[in-house]
Amino acid sequence: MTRRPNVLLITSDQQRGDCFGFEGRKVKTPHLDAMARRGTRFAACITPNVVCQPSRASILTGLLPLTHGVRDNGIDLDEGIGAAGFGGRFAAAGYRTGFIGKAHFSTFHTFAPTGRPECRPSTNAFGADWTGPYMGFEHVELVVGGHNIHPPQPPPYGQHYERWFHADGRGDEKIELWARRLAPDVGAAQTWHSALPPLWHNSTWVGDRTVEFLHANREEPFCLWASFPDPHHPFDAPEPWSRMHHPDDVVLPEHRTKYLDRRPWWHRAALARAPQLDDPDLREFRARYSRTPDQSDEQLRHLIANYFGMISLVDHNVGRILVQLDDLGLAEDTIVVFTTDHGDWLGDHGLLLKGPMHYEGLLRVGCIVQGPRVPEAKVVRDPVSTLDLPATFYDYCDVNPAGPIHSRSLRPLIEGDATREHAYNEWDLHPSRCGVSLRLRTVRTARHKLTVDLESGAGELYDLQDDPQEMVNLFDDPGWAAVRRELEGLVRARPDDALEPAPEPVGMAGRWPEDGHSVPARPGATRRRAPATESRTSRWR
Ligand SMILES: [Ca+2]
Repeated sequence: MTRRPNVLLITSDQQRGDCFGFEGRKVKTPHLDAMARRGTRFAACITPNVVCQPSRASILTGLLPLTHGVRDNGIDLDEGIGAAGFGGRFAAAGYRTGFIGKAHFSTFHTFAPTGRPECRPSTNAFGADWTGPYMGFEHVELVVGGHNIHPPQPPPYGQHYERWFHADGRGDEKIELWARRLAPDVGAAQTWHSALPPLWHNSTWVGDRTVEFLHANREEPFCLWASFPDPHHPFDAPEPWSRMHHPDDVVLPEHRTKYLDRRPWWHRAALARAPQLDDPDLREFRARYSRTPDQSDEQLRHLIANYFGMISLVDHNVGRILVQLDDLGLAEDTIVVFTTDHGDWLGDHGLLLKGPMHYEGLLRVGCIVQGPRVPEAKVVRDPVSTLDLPATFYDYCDVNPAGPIHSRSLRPLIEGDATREHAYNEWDLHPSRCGVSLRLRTVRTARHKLTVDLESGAGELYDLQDDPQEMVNLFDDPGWAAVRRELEGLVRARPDDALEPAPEPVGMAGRWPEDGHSVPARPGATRRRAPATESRTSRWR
């Protein structure tokens, strides 16, 4: 090879680890299946946190959530810590760096404008010609949000996808089409066949812009993160993708009952308590959107079929990207990774979406690697983390991290016989989320999973080998005390390097002004540009 390899990281949002064709769940993902045949996949990869912002900040920085400071959604990643992530390191090493799609390194919905390019009430400050830098990436094209519960903002708000969406003057028509519920509608939660033509869907746009980036940068070493907002709820796949999986063909989860008596106290509390928020509208929003009513089997089939359709639309666009890579002759010189930020319960244990119950559907994610010297059709079953991606990129491309990171290269597992014993997940929950205050620490080994709340000392322990459905909580079983002690020891062994003082939330991921941009812009905000030089100041330097 005459030059260092390129890096192409492709992510989806909220895609379970078992929702790939190669996992046997009958999800149509022909391109990702082909990628798995062409490369190496990890069958026990977990996320370091089960919600968006902390997990994405970990993928960027290679740091565990308490160390990069984004302990929960609604907390902005420090710009210096973000710029010391892999985007900034590859830029410093001479790579062309790019980010396309949903970033979520900063909070979309905040109590006041923050000046960040992803903060909806601040987006008007950036102008149509702004393309970064942002969090170390030189060139960015953003989707702000992307889940359409709050439709793309019209100019002067929004970023690149939103401007494109509204550029032909038909934005309102598109939003009306997106919201139109085509038959049949069985009343499944947040589920409908959307009439939005796929041409205008953000999955298509991320595919289009990524293809364009590859073409424009084919002569230079590049490092690109392409980030699809789907299959995050609402389950609103557009026709014909919404109909690609028939509800009758969906295999429902084996266990669809909550059995809360078997679980640690916070499972029941998180489902029952009111979010602790002063603002009644915000409290009601949180309660409405973070919890879903129990679904009938028929409703659940429709919901899951639609989720599968969103995944297939992402897969289709991954295929377009990989074909472009081949056509440009870049596939042999590019490390490509496909993964996601976290899963979704999708009906397991009677639960939908996500929260502080770290079942495998939520914790485990797909992770596929293809590229130079990556073995074909290899499956690694050791527990690893998406946190390990930056160190893997640095290893393949001979780029140095900015300082100590928790991320460890996966290359010895990909190319050799190296093993890995465990992976971490951590989440500090403020009671504004679901009415409970928790400091959850999870450790996942090849066979076991322990989650403990450091506040109360309560926990759950599962034997994933003999009880893959996680039905028997062994935490207080005397026969399992030795395993519990060993795993609690691993939790205590987490490096003592949490960011202090812990950053404060700038929003609650739940205050949505009715028109999407009614929070007044900060005086002088129009002169604000995304942090560039100041963000280079890192705690590592
Ligand atoms: Ca997410």
